[in-house]
Formats: sequence, structure tokens, C-alpha cells
Amino acid sequence: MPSGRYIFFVLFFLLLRVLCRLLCHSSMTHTALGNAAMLNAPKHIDYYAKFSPSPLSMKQFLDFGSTNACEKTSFAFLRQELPVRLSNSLKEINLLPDQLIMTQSVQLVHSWFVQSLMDILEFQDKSPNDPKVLAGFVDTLVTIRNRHNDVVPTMAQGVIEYRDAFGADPLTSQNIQYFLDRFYMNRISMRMLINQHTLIFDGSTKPGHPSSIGCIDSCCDVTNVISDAYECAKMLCEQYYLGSPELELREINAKNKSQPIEISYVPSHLYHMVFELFKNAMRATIENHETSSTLPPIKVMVALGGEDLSIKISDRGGGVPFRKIDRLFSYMYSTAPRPTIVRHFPQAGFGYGLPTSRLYARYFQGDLQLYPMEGYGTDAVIQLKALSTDSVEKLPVFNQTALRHYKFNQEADDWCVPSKEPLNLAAYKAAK
Ligand code: W6P
Repeated sequence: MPSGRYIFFVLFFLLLRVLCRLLCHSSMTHTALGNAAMLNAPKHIDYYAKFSPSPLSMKQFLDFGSTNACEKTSFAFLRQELPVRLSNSLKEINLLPDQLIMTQSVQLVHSWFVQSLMDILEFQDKSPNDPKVLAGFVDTLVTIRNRHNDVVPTMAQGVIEYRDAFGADPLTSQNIQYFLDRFYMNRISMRMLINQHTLIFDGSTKPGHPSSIGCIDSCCDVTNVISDAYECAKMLCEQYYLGSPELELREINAKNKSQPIEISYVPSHLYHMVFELFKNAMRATIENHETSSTLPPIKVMVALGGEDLSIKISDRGGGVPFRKIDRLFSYMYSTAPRPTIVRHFPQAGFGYGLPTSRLYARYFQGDLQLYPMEGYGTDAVIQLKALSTDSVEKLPVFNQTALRHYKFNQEADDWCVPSKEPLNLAAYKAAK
């Protein structure tokens, strides 16, 4: 019976294809959940993206770790707030150029976000009074933190793929800049929430720093952190260049002249910023003095006023043309052509060090700016809030204004484009 055999084979192959689809799909999305649960994800994303994130102040972060706050409160806050922040980012990913969204890298990051959202939603109906639930929540947060470890290099890979295929036009570059600044800022904020909860409620007793609550130090000794970061950058610099500029550090505590400068801050964030600035200052100094026998020192000034804490790091590395400053912060420009492994001293524009440092400064309402004097050197200035009441998270929110940023930026500029050939004024000469 040839036709019976034929039908049998067709059915057999159809069955194989269905099985194959199912297997491939589940391995592609790296999901522990069934496909049925994943199919509900868009509904949940739409729901949580409608909420605006709730920024916390430094004081509120500190309160979670002191006696009057408890794990249940933190749990109840996070199981709502993390889905809100995740969903706001997920919505914004959809506004990237299609060819960027379609890259494997961006798809992978997207799948991590969806998976993490679904992981937290498992806790929506569980009781905060059950210690097993609370312990399970800490474990889930640790899993999520690990899952997202490589978000930055993976997104960078996506940007490289896009740039190699479609080039770097100014509009796309601007949209990617806008997106990644917001996306990474949200990431910093979610890792901050997760770190605080897991550090404070991991069940261990806290030895060490009495002024520390989670990763925040309520008496962060700014000068100490700066000195540590300098020493580490100096070590790398000497390994690579066989020399390094000295540090000259001055400080003024305007409020308390004889006291050390202390603020409530995240020491690791401060370290990240000044370490990055030191590496840049050292590289510029050395490469600008290759022929001379002495190196000018890097001068650091720290000032604490009533409102601001300011740090200025000055090098005499010859500066940069002012026109090129934006590029130092650009994700599109500063992405290495290939994912080069930097084993030695990081080179100019080696990656995302400067833009992420600026995000850390802005996260608690500060900023980081560069003031080059081409031909002489560069001042890098970090501004931070001195008061814990002013240090409030700066968070992106996905709304109509954000949407407009992506949509309507193609409009003509409202400033004239300078012409290469100046107008011939002779044509305007009044007739005699
Ligand atoms: C430079 C370029 C730069 C970037 C960041 C910090 C300091 C410096 N110095 O020449």
C-alpha cells in the first residue's frame, strides 16, 4: 500500500517538526518556565510598564537596613518595584531600530529581562509572613543578578553588529545614546535594589563596618576612596608604561574645617568613577610627556560645601579638542571595532568606562563633566549631593515624552548649519 506508507511518513515528519520546534524554542529562550507561562509575558509587561518607578532617597535606603524597617516591607516593595523597572526597560527596547532588536545579542538580553520578570511574578501571591518565601526571594534575586552580569558587553556586541552592517549615522547614534543611558541607569538602579536586599537580609550577622548599610556607607570617607582608586590605577599604569604621575590631593571641608570629608554614598560607585578618571588622566599625562624626563602630577581638589561635594581631577595631558568631548561619552563611537580583550592599560575609548561613570554620578542627582584645555590638559569634575535628603535616585520612565524622543528626532534642526563657503558679501554691494 504505497499511499498508506506515504501518509505514515508525512505524519511522522510533521510530528518530528513539532517536536523540534518545541525543543528549539525552549532552549532559545533559556526558560525554566513552560512556554505557556512565557506566552503571558506581554500581558504582564503591559501592566507593569504603566506604573512609574518610585525613586528612593539615600535616607530611605538607609532606613531599610536600620531597626525600624523589616524584610517583609522590603520584599513587598521589591516584588512590585522590580517588575515596574524591568517592564519600563522592556517597553523601551522595542523602540530601538528593528535591525538592532533583531540581533542575537539584543534578543538574548531581552530574554533575560522577560525571564527575570517572570521569576519575580512567582512571588505576587505568596505570603511575606512565611520565612521560606522570604528566603526563596533572596535566592531568586541572586539568580537574577547573576543572569544579568553580562548585559553591558552583550549590548555592546549588538551595537557592534549593527554598526558593522549599517554604519553609524548621527540619528541612530543619538537614539542609541539616549536608549543606553536610560537602560544602563535603570540597570544600576535595579542592581542597587537587589544588592541592598540581599546584603541586608541574607541571614548572616554583619561584621565589619558599623557605618555601612548594605553597599551604602553613611560616613563614606571620600578622600580614602580617591587614594585607593589612585593607587590601583597607578599600579596598572606602572605595569604598562613603567612610570606614573604623582598625586597631589587637597581638600577643603567648608562646614567643618578640621574634619575629614564624609558623605552618605556608595563607595563602590565613587571608586568606579575616580578610578576611570585616573586611568584617563594618567594615560594622557604619559603620552603627552613621552620625550620629557619628568611627569607633571595629577592634582585633585575635593571640596565639601553645604549642598555639594565636588571633586576635580586635573591632568596636564595636553587635553582634547572640545569638539571631540561628546565622543568620549558615546556608546556608538567608543565601542571597540572588535571585542578586543584589554589585558594591559586600557586605551583611549576602550569601552564604556566614561559613560557609565557619568551614569553613576547622575544616579544620585550628581554629574560628571570634562573641561579640556586643548594644548594643556583636562579638568574632570564630579559633582555629588552632600546631603542624603538630596540624594534621590534618578530613574528613567517610559512615557509619551520618551517615545517622542525616538520618533520625532528626524525633524530639521532649529539652528542653521554653518556653511563651508561663506556668503559672498560682494553681491550685496549697494549700487552706486
Ligand atoms: C584627557 C582625556 C580625559 C578623559 C577623562 C579624564 C581625564 C582626561 N584627560 O586627556
